[in-house]
Amino acid sequence: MSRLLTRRGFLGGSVAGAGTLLLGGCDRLTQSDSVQRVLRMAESVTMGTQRALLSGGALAREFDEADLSPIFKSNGTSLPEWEDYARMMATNFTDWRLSIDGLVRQPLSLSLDELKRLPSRTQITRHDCVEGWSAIGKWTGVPLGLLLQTAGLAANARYAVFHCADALERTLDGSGRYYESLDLTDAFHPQTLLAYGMNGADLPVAHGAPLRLRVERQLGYKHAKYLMRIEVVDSFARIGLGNGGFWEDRGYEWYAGI
Ligand SMILES: Nc1nc2c(c(=O)[nH]1)N[C@H]1C(S)=C(S)[C@@H](COP(=O)(O)O)O[C@H]1N2
Ligand SMILES: [Mo]
Repeated sequence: MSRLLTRRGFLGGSVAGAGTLLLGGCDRLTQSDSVQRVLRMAESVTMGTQRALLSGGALAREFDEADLSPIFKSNGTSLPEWEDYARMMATNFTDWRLSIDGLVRQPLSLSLDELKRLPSRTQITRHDCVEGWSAIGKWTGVPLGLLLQTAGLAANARYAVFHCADALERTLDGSGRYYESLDLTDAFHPQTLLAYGMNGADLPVAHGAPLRLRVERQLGYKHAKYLMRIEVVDSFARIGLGNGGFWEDRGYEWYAGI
């Protein structure tokens, strides 16, 4: 019982903290709106979320400006072929929206401008690709945990699945669409971002414009580019070929810890 109370106390604190962040990032929210949202968030917090918050674990190393790589390779897709993507690119992604849906209380649909007005984090980290190259870059974006808290996770939520705009090949599941997934521990890690900025500028198309995932304690293929949709699920068995990601469906590890 006392453990439960402690957990509730801890969560109360961090959820209220997120509410304050939201208030700071969007002055159109009235005090009572944000109180309502915080109450709703606290109500929907699950055991999984609690564990994620309590055992979020170590931070990936962060570097200085002087360490930035002069060249940061683009890998995998560098320009999605999908015609809808071409159309959105032509209008500077003003028509693009990110949806957050699935096992959430209140699905979200956010434009790039709306994302840019939310509280952000900037971090300089090293990207490690399984193919054997690394590069240090500076990333700016919205902490994923903040958005998931705002959407409100359902009691059975376990994973966030990231659906992308690009297809790499069409041989195995008929679509070849890139996707990835994280458990809630990594989704709520403070360095897990939905990044719209790279090295102080807008995220370039070659690196996943308008929005990509940064999940700094895992290998490069987990960092889904060209995000369109985040789907909260209890299992990824029925998505793609059922292994939690495009490369996982082709034999790579689902947990790609560095
Ligand atoms: N949508 C999408 N995301 C992706 C890929 C991809 O081909 N498509 N490639 C992955 C791999 S293997 C790596 S190493 C990084 C490369 O990111 P970069 O192009 O910014 O270097 O993106 C990852 N995310
Ligand atoms: Mo990679």
